[in-house]
Amino acid sequence: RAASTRPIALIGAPTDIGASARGAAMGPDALRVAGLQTALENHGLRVLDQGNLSGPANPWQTPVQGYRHLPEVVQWNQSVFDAVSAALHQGHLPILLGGDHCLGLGSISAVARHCAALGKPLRVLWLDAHADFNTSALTPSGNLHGMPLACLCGLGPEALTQLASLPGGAPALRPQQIRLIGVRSVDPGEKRLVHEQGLEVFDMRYIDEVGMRQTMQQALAGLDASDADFHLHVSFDVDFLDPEIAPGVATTVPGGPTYREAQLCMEMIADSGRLASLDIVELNPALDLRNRTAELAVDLVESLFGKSTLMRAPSSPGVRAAW
Ligand code: 6HN
Ligand code: MN
Ligand code: MN
Ligand code: MN
Repeated sequence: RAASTRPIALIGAPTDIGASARGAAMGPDALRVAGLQTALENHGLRVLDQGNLSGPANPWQTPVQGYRHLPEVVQWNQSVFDAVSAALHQGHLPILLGGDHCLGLGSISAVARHCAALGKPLRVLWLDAHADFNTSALTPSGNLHGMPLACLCGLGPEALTQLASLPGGAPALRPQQIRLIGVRSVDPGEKRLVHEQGLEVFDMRYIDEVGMRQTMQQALAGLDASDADFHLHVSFDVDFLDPEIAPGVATTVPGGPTYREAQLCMEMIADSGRLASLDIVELNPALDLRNRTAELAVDLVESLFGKSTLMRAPSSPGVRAAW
């Protein structure tokens, strides 16, 4: 199935307000320099670069009651929420260019609200080395980029859990809508909470054992139900990738997906035909080598939007060369 033909809206959110290190604020421009817009246009997609949002500077302070920079994180996420909401309202496919992963909160809150209004079922794929499911009581760092998924499920400060302002104060997401993929670094209390909440986790051990193909088949299962027009959101934390191929992130964890595994992951998402919104977060150009990680992210996003090197139908036996 072809990728969405909706125009794509690029929304830059240049901040590292929720991160453990400075530098992710340069992410949006590094992705632009790596040619994100042209790469997508070369696939026949229409791309509108809406430029960068603005927000408070990073005061680089220590945590207060378990949260670092909470007021600033709220402000940035409110801007992201508004921009992503507006893009969805105009029928565009928003790509949030982070910025750190705390911004997934604003982005996915907007998506959840949009889906609730249309009665559309929503599924979120969270591609990440981490679970991002900490709370102020559990966090080892106070960094809000380690908490967005818990906040989306209603566990967190009200200013963040109520961003979507859904009827009855419902959280943006139910754990059953989430698939965590690539996980290999989870804090002890966080691990308990992920289990308690019943999230479906495809950790690296699982990917090692069954392979990326079966992992993605399971993560995408049910999306093709003919009676439901699913909205698929992908939240792509660049630290999902193995640091050998993606050094430009602050929170590298060894043992991530290889280039081929990551390509297959993206291609299978593209094949689902359901991708309707995307975050690209945690890219840190200050730690990158000659923009290599940004270029890799662009390459993978091309696959996510349907670029394929396939010479046959997926999973069918190989072709005999036709030339
Ligand atoms: N990320 N679990 C650690 C923490 O500080 O809560 C790391 C979180 C990393 C978050 O990469 O988006
Ligand atoms: Mn993350
Ligand atoms: Mn991460
Ligand atoms: Mn590609």
